[in-house]
Amino acid sequence: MSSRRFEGSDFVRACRGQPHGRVPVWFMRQAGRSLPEYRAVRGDGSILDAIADPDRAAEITLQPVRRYGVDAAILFSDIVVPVHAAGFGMDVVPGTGPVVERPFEARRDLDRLRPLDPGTDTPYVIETVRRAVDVLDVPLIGFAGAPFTVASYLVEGGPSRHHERTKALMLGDEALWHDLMDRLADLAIASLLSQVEAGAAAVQLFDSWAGALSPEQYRRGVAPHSARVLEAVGTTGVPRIHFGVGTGELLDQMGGCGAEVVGVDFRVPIDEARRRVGPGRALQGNLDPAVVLAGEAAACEAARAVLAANGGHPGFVFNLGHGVLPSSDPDVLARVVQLVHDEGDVRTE
Ligand code: 1CP
Repeated sequence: MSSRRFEGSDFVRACRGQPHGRVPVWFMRQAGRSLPEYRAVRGDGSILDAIADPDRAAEITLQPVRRYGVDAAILFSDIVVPVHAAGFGMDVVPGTGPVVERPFEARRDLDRLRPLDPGTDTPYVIETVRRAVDVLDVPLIGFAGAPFTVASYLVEGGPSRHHERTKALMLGDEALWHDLMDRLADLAIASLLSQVEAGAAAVQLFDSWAGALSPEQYRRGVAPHSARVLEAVGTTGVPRIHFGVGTGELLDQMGGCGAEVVGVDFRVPIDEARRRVGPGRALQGNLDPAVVLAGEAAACEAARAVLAANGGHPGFVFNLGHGVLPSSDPDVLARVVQLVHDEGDVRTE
């Protein structure tokens, strides 16, 4: 199976905490807005059109691997693709992000979230994965949005700062909330399984906005659903990464959701995150993406601090603490990759 082709890579071995050569590095949102070659092929209009075109989407997936020499590619897609393909009525507006015409309000809206059949609903995602994997010499990471983060877009109707309607639904109508989360977990599972089947060598579950929740809210309303997604994908045997932003107080619970790797944002140093997550899990992170804007010297100093906080632990994948910011200088990111490869050390004992 092609998803097994990269079992011996530094990236997959680091995800499993196994000995390997050098510290692997990739960047969340590495494909995209900061790259001139991306802007050249992206085209106008909704990003959903570019995603639905495997020629363009596969090319965009490869661009950061060529440019930076990162140790993994991430599929060019978006976390709202499955709900869009299932017909919920959603677009991604340039400069804004995902926008929903009729937000999720009541039980009747569950009917607008039918199950996903990836072969007929998102054949372009499968085709993009195949084409990219065919030519890549590093593992491809497939991904999905975690149920909570996708729910936030459906309920709020678009990007949100405080996710207040979403939390009101979660806390005010628990039965409906769990039914919504069940549907979204099924969509994520179907999408992730189709990506692994097509050749993705690892998956990442993005729960970007989970940091809006208290530990108790996360435990009751979210963790069981994310755990179900991760468990279902576990049957494929590929490493699973579970990431959120502002999740310092949730890291112990995230470590218990089943993923091999827990993504850490820039607010919690890696050594402290390791204490919170507990043993037997690898970590991914956590250079502040804003430090890249401060220039090469500042970015290198901060990258060295991340490596020092990891202390050579073999269960570590270097990344940013959140996505690449659009105004980032690609040369600074390339320098960070080189530094991690040259100076990162991996303990063997
Ligand atoms: O060209 C464009 O329209 C620019 C913006 C853009 C891009 C490049 C959007 C709209 N989506 C994407 C692609 C994308 N989205 C990738 C592809 C791989 C890569 O860029 O390397 C990935 C992994 C995502 C995942 C995604 N989309 C997340 C999770 C990661 C994160 O950054 O937290 C989220 C929250 C989204 C929603 C989304 N899509 C687009 C935007 C601008 C947003 C965020 C809006 C918000 O602030 O709520």
